[in-house]
Amino acid sequence: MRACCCAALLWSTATAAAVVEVSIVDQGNKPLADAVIVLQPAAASRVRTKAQRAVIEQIDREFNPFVSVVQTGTTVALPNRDPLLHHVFSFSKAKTFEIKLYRGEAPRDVLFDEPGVVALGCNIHDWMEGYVLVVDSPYHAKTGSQGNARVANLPAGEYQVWFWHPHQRKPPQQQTLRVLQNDKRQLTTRFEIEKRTRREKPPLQADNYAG
Ligand SMILES: [Cu+2]
Repeated sequence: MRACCCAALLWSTATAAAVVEVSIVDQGNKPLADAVIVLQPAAASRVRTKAQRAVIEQIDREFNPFVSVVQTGTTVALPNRDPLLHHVFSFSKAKTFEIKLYRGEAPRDVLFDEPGVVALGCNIHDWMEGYVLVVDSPYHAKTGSQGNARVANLPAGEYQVWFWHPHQRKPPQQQTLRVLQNDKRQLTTRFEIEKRTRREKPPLQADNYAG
């Protein structure tokens, strides 16, 4: 079944710095969570910021958050909050790693030093999936349950704007936006992505706690 997603992009700048507010819905016109907007500065190859650290927990046999968007150079902690073992791995080109069976804090953080999509999985629980979108820009945001996201404090300049969702089937549409000092424009745009159904988590069984 073909699915699509539409976004209304509201572009406004009250002062020299701009703000982008985005609303994303799915093919049923329902708000779409876990979609990402990235504004890539056209001028700089990479925007350097100080080292950052993010956390992706394993809770109730799921990755939480389901989607993380981080800037290149971010380290991520992967604590297991469940009373059972997880075995977290990625085969993704942007980051390949494996942390074998553990509970509690992971034995090490993982450095995400290349841009791209990193798909997380668990060797024990096939349905577990999580994603890290690694980007070369500090200007990014992820939609919440209402399908809204906001990027603030954008300096004037030119940006490549693109969107991403882990279940899309088409590459994100991009557009170029130029922001001037004291720019008060409003821009609305629409786009389509495709969405697939997530794998279902089976009921918790007593033997899930084995090991
Ligand atoms: Cu697991």
